[in-house]
Amino acid sequence: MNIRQIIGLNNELEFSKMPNIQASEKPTDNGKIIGHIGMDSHLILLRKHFHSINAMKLLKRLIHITVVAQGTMKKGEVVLGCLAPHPPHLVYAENPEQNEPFSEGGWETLRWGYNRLARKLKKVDYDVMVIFTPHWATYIGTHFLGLPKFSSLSVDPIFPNIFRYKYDLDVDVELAEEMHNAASEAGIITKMMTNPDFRIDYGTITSCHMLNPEWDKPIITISSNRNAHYYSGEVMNEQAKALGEACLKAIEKSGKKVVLVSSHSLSHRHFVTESPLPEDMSREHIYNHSQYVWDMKMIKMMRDGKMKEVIDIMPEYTEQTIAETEAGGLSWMMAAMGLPDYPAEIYGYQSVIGTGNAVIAWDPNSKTREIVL
Ligand code: 2X7
Ligand code: FE2
Repeated sequence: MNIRQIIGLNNELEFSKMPNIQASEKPTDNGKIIGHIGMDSHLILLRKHFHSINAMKLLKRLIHITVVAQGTMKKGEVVLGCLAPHPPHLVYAENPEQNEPFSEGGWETLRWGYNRLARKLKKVDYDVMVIFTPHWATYIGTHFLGLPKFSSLSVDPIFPNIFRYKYDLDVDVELAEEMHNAASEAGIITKMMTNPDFRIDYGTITSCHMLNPEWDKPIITISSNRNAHYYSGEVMNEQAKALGEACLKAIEKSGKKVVLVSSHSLSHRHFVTESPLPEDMSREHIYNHSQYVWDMKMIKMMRDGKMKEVIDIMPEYTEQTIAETEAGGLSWMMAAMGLPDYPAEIYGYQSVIGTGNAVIAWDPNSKTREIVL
């Protein structure tokens, strides 16, 4: 028995014609298509006897069980992990049409590295990008974007002169809910963000724009809970590990191919005044030498495939350089990727207002993994 037989569809054409559009009104259970997205609408349209929403849920569950039992649904997987720094300066320097301010460029080493990684991503087969951001700080629990669309103007509170970006993005709510549920089952306090007026943080937007300027894939943003502030770097590491493992469970169950994005700088001491022209590269350099040495040590371990060591040393590194790893992004991503022991792809390192920033990727597929720099 296959899925089509279970739901009574024997004809290939009939199956492929099933609509998959977002409904504009709330669904009712009287058998008409006036609500629902996805499978619910298909079945109400094609089989009038499936009138009750509860029956639909039961049926979907049954199909899922059958598919899993038959082994026909492939386990979901992480197809790439990216360390994607988010200084808004990078978007400013790219001059995309979504951003109001105009620049004469700047920070090419990082941007060209990002451009190269974006070209690699075009060749990667994936369904959704999942971003962990330090600039959506939630003091109680971990939150997930929970509506299919968010659209507004994002203005950087510190750099409104360089970042005023109009966004219109799609969210994979189904996977976000699965991650939320898996994290909750693991004992993590969680919440779905369902306020339609919620403003997406510039960290999410910058990393996503630089990795996929076409915005042609749905995203999920995960907030950062402030464990390093409340407790310590060690507690942060533990919590981020639990969250990463829960997210991986949800990804595997979903059958989807996922790109993970840890959105942050490395060392994070920065200048407190800005040059008259932000993109004046004669003013740009690392804040101090010790930050540079720490960043290079971490990058060398990544290049050598020593991610367990990187995560072990994370609390000390974070404290010594006030690194943006304090939010837990890299620890989360590495836990979800099973602490890679293969070499990371290094795309570039450069300072932005004195902070250390690296564009780096982890490709689990040894056939497509490259030595980039
Ligand atoms: O959020 C940031 C950052 N992480 C680094 C540098 C400059 C601005 O914003
Ligand atoms: Fe930041």
